[in-house]
Amino acid sequence: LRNALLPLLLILLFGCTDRETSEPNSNADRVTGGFPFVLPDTLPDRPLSAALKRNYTAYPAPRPEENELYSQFKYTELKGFDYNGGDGTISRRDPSKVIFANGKYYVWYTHRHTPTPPQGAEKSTETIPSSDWDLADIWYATSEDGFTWTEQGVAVPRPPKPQVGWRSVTTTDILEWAGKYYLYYQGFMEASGKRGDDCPVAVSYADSPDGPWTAHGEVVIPNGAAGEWDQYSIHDPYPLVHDGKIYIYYKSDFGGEGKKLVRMHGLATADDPLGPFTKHPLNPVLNSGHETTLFPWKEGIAALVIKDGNEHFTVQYAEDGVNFEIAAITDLMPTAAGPFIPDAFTDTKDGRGITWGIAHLTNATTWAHNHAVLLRFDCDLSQDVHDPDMKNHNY
Ligand code: AAL
Repeated sequence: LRNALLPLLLILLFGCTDRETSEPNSNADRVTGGFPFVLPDTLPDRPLSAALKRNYTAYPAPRPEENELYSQFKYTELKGFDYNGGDGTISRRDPSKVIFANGKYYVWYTHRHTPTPPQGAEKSTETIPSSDWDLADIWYATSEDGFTWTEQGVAVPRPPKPQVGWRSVTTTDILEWAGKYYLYYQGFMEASGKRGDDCPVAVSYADSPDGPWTAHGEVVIPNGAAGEWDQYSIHDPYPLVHDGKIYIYYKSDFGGEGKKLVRMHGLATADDPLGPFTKHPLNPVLNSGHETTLFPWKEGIAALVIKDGNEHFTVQYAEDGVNFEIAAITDLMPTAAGPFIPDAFTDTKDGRGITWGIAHLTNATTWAHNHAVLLRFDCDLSQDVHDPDMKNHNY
């Protein structure tokens, strides 16, 4: 009797039996968290292959064009930047995110103007650059439409030796916090290629995006301790405001003498823009990607994961900004993208997404590259537009 009563009691209490919840198509077979997945009733009532099950459980929508975090990307040449005929003596790369202030758009970037193109570490001198980002300063430009830009000149020059960044200041990104502006950047103390790339993050601040910028003069995100994944470099600092704090995502790479780089992203948070920054205990939080490009999305954070790693060319989402899941797979993603993110610093709980920004392209001469150019990308990773295949973006 006891054997017969127990299942009956379970049905009364939970409305189902074990057998029912383990049906092959049940939602109990969801493989991941983060999205509100439901297997459709139209799926056949028989076991599903791993690929089919994944299509309904691992992505926000079963068709990419219905997935708000899927987009193609289109590109447009920018007007207003001179490259000396492309002879490699002028380079612009690694743009910040774009902000709108004083009635115009602003972007900051690595600017190199040297007597020769990069010559590699061996031949580099006080004036000859080793790599495209050696002997660079941080410049900025403004625009009314995002296509034609007016270069405004230097924002953060490299300081005199031996201050942080004396060899090169590069790869900057902008934060607006309590009415002030902060530029975070890589501070090189040696030429790139001579382990100068093992650099930490420095910061300068200003009351206006037009400056003048004051260098804080101290490292704000230091390299990890010996043996840590980020011991050799803290690159591509990328600030957002989330959960009342400053979230800076960054790239490091398990690098080191003779090691193959495996690039991943970490997170450091702070209550004050000048620190102290606390590195997240679960770092690295993204297992792939190269330069950092993230934006507030709904309650959490979305990331463009470009170029390197098993999960390259994906868009990922983490409701907590830490535990990222693949939301979409795409291609031709913008390199080193700096999107225009209207709600980057508003601590939104409903991030609206992005539709355009500035990225860079490098040419294929040597590892050091001749020079890079800035260009505009357009996409639909937005809650407010629905044009993921970019049919209406015929620029
Ligand atoms: C990039 C970035 C960082 C690296 C170098 C310049 O695109 O990841 O900035 O240090 O390459």
